[in-house]
Amino acid sequence: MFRNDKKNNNNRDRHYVTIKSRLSEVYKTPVGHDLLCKIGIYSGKGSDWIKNPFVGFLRLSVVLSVLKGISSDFLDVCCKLLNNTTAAAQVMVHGMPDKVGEISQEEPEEWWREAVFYQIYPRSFYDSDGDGLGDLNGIIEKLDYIESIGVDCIWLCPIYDSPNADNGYDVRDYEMIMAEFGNMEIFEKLLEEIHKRKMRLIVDLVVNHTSDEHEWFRKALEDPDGEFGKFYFLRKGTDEKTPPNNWESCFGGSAWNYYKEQGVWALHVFSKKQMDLNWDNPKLRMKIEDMINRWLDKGVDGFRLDAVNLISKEDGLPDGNVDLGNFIGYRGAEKYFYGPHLHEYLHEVCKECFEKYNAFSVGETPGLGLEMSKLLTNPLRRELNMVFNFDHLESDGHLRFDTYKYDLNWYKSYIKDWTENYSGSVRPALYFENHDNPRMVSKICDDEHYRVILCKLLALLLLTERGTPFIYQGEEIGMVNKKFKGMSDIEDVESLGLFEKKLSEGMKAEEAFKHILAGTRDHARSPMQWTKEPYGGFTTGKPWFIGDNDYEVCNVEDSQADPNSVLNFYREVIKLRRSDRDLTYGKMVIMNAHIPNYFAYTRGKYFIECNLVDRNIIRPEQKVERKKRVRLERILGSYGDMNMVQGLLRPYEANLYRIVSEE
Ligand code: ISL
Repeated sequence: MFRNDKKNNNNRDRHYVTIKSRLSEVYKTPVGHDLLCKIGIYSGKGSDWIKNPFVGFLRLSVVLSVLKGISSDFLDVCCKLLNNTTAAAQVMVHGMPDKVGEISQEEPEEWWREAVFYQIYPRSFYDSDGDGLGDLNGIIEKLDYIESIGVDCIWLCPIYDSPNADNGYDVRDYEMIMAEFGNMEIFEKLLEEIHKRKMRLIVDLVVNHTSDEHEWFRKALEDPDGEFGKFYFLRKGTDEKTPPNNWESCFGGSAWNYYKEQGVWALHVFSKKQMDLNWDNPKLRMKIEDMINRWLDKGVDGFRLDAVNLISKEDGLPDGNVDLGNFIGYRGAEKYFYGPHLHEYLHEVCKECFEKYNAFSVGETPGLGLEMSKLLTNPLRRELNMVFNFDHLESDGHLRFDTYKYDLNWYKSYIKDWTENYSGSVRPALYFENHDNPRMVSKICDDEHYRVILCKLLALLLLTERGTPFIYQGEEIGMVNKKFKGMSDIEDVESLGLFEKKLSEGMKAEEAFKHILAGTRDHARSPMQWTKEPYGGFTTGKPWFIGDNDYEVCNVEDSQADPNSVLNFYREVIKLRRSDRDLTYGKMVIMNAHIPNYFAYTRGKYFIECNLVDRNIIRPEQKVERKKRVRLERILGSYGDMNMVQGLLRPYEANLYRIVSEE
């Protein structure tokens, strides 16, 4: 009835949604599909709730009448969003109005489909000069280590000159290296050394906003009506107490900052030192494109585009819907998270920059779902190569700052959706961790006893599912969340803002800290653990940020020496992946999907099976095992030993087998 109905799919882009539309019709528009799935996820009903025919038959107006506390303009806002974004997507289908998202050809062979990526958060990677901050020379010193993992491409978080209000995601100068990290000469050496080792480098591109200390913004304030004033969203507002609209920053507080001297307000969706750029201005776009091309001239191989789905804001910057704001935690997002010109601007950057250099692009797209991802990455549309989807990061009904146990069955259903509904179109950017999230292993199970086994299970999934894997520094040795004791241990601007917000809402400090502890980005930003030495051998000085003493039990040096370490498991699986294309391009077929706590699939001649919980489960016999001339040969698994327990899978046991024919 829904996604698999070709006729309906082809008509998806022609739908006009009104308050009288049935939910099944809403579901047929790309944005409607993704929003309804998200509502299902956040309300704990799962992403499939809408497939229930009774639910699908309901009209939006009926939903309105049963949802208490939702104002009538909420659904109007949703309808408008659906219709605008559907129309915007359609505009950019370069002469192919009926092919909004579908592509059915085999995946072409391209390096980034085969690559394993490794993400570095430079500030916390390795300090070569004892000032307590990681730096570019530190990365150069560790390149042999990175190469030894078997990865193909490094993604470097921002290394540009920055006042560090958000650790480099507030760029002061796109063409200078942050002095604490090194200089352009060292960057060029780093690039050369990476290329020498036959690896590639992509850099973070933060172009939704700049620092308020960027020259453009300073000039904008000097002359708000001049050329640079039009690079940002500067508005007079009614007075100095009333911002131009009701949008809130996702880091807390109003999304507007008032500049008394100039009598103007400036928009910042993130912190008040990260000023949103006005992409509607072609001069600004040209400046950005020129800057991108200069990095490409230098030889970088591509970009991770930070928060890139936020670059197009709705004309007139209208107020955000209050109910929706309460639902997602801050107001206004619906006016820019999938804005009217997003596709158009991305297509322009692709044409003017990426395509000219055959450069790779992966967009970070918070809030978008799979249908929207499909539109952004369809090669026929020429926008982005891949996007980072967020839907798997928290299991059903939970948010990052909730204290709860992540259920891997949720992850299984997410991958099942990709596999069954999107394998002909979107190539997933697979990841469990990055610098914005706590460590995945800690979210699932904090029992030290299962740490190594569970990390290996996650590694096996990451490296054998269909998609391009991204490993985050420290994940490959099994780093876990930090034992922060109080707010004085916390560094991150987002956590600090949220803590204040919770206090202002009347929450007790102790309770608010619990909240922060569950979701703070600092868990992933603590220094990389290299050795048993003080501060994990990250620095000879005092680190910019102290995590805890976990390096005594988990560090690179010991992991290298231990054949059963998480690190050596990563190496082993990557080696296998590199040696056999089945693990890159092979079809992924999920088996026995109906059995809870059990996740199994084939990739070409390989069979992978996992126990998703911390207790034994019955191992279902596979069909191939009943055939006479075929057997499963176990190659590697999360339990170092090969002593499988007959008929059972031990807690978090994950195995990879070769399907061997004996004819
Ligand atoms: O962590 C989040 C806020 O709760 C995410 O929504 C995050 O802000 C969003 O994914 C955008 O992240 C990127 O841009 C931010 C920066 O702080 C993040 O580190 C970066 O990954 C602003 O540049």
